[in-house]
Amino acid sequence: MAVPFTAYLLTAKEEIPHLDDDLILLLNEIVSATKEIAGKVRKAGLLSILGSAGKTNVQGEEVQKLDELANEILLENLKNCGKACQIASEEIEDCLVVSESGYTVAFDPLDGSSNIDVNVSIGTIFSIHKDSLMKPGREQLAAGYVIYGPSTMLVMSLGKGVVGFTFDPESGNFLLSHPEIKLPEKGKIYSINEANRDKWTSEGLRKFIDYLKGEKYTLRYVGSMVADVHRTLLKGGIFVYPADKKNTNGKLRLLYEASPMSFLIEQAGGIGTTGRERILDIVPEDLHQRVPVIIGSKWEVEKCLEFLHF
Ligand code: P6P
Repeated sequence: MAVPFTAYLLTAKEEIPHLDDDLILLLNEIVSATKEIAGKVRKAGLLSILGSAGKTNVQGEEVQKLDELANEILLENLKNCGKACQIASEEIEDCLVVSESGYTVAFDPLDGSSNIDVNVSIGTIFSIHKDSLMKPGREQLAAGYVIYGPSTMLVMSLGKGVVGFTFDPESGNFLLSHPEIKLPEKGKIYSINEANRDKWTSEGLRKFIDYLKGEKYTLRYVGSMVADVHRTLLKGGIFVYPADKKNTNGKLRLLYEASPMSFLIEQAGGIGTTGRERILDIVPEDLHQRVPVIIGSKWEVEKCLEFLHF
């Protein structure tokens, strides 16, 4: 039988020095929360938890009932396990300070929630640091996401490559299904919301996208970062959410979207940049700060940078 998540962590301890029992407990709590979230997501239409919760979050975005539920489930698990000293959520304005030291967790409880009502893949993203979450992404001790798609998959890095687990409904476990995820050096897919083309602040970006079209690339854009990054991780290519006239620093948040996803992409052999600097080098200044995101295969990201700096 494929290796269950907890058994994988216990064997990984031998080659990952920072993977101690507290971090294992914390990761298990996060994964346990995502199993509960998956259960709600898959029955959403039957539980009258679709639709809007009738409020907007700190981002000014309409909160879906499932967003709120996912947020509550993660908060409950993290508070109860007692291993998180700071907790930050896309849905909460301030950081929850639980204790002076320990692990910090920043998460987007349900990313892509505008897709919930139309049954399109969504996901939970998490990022773990030690003692303070306002550190460069390069210092993450763990980062990952769970994608609620045709199958429920956990993709994670502890700083030594990227592994994938597929949820097995019969055993109720995440089982190791992708022991070593490596990003193809070059792909054939680009992923960007071209409806915003005229608003992009970079003319070089328009030229880059036109270049890819000339190279017969395919466009795939789900509108859920977890789904678009997951496809990029497995198939290669490039995902871009750039700065535009409306979102002058881009739309995606550093702490619980750009940073964990860049960590995974770079651990798998790709690059994550804002167009000016590596995302993993940014020292966070604000809990919900946004950054432009250009992540994917080395070849495409480096080609994009050529067009941006031309
Ligand atoms: P747009 C979902 O709302 C999200 O935060 C990300 O998951 C996704 O990549 C992006 O916004 C989509 O934004 O403007 O293309 O709809």
